[in-house]
Parts: sequence; C-alpha cells; structure tokens
Amino acid sequence: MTTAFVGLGSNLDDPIRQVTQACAEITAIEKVRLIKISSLYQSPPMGPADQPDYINAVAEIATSLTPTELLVALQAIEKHHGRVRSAQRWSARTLDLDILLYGEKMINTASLVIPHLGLYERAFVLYPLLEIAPQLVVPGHGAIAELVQKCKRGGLKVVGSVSSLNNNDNEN
Ligand code: ROI
Repeated sequence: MTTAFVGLGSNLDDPIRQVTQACAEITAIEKVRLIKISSLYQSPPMGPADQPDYINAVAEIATSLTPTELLVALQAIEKHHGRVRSAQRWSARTLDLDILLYGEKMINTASLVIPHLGLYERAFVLYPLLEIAPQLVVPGHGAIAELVQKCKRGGLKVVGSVSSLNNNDNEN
C-alpha cells in the first residue's frame, strides 16, 4: 500500500456537495482506503476572477493502485460529476481531482506530474495538506510547514467539514 494525497476542488453546481460526494466516491474506489480528509476550504479563484469562489479539500488515502490506475479512477469520478474540459485554461469546473503526491514518487510524463505542479504555490492545497499531514515532506521540495510559511493564505477560510466521513472514528 502507498500513501497518496488527492486534491479536490469545485466551483460550480453546489461545490460543497460536489466535494463531499467525491470524497465518498474516492473512498469507494476498489483498492483505495481513505485515511483522512481535511476540512472544506473556500477561496477566491486563482486565475481568471470572473468565476465563483472554490471549495477545496485534500484527502489522504492508502492505495495499491498504480499512479496511472488511480488517475483513471479519479477521472471517471470527474466525468460522473459532469466535468467538461473547457478549451479555456483555468475555467470554472464542477469537480477537479488531482493526485498531489504518491508516496515518495516523482513522476513526469505527458499525462501525470507528481508532485503536482501547483502544489508549492497554492494556498488551497498547502493549508489543507498541513492540516492533515503536518509532518509531511514533499519529495524534492521540503517540509510542508516551510512551504506553507512561504505561501500567503489569501482569502482562504475553513467553511465546514466532510462530517459524515470524519465521524467514523471506529471504522477501519
Ligand atoms: N482556484 C481556487 N481557489 N481553487 C481551485 O481549486 C482552483 N482550481 C483551478 C484554478 C482555475 C487554477 N483556480 C483555482 O484549476
């Protein structure tokens, strides 16, 4: 089993519901076990400002899927949430699922870059990561606590939790 981190984001069609449901769907992927899910965070859009605020969260999972198998499973969930890939870069989306980290692996192919390229500069990724994995070291980039210190929080705020999943303290 490998520990991996998945970023979740949405700014369309009831984003809190999109992210909460996606978390349940990730948990239901075969060979994936949810370890931890961060709080739900709201932030203004990075990139074009003429779109709604985003809801983001980060999930820690344990998986025996390969990175590519995990990517395929996550893309199926995005599709199921009506994600339409726009020609315009950085446009609004119903659901975005990114593999942020996959163990200690560093991958750089046309379809997959791990650690995720946006990780180092994005408050909506770094702060949720710090919340659930404060001791994390990002391969090639150092301690999460130091990366967070270099990244302004901006308008990022906690707006709730994926409570139905966090309440299952007895489950494994
Ligand atoms: N901005 C925020 N705040 N959250 C996101 O998840 C997000 N995702 C994106 C872009 C358009 C870059 N901006 C974002 O893909």
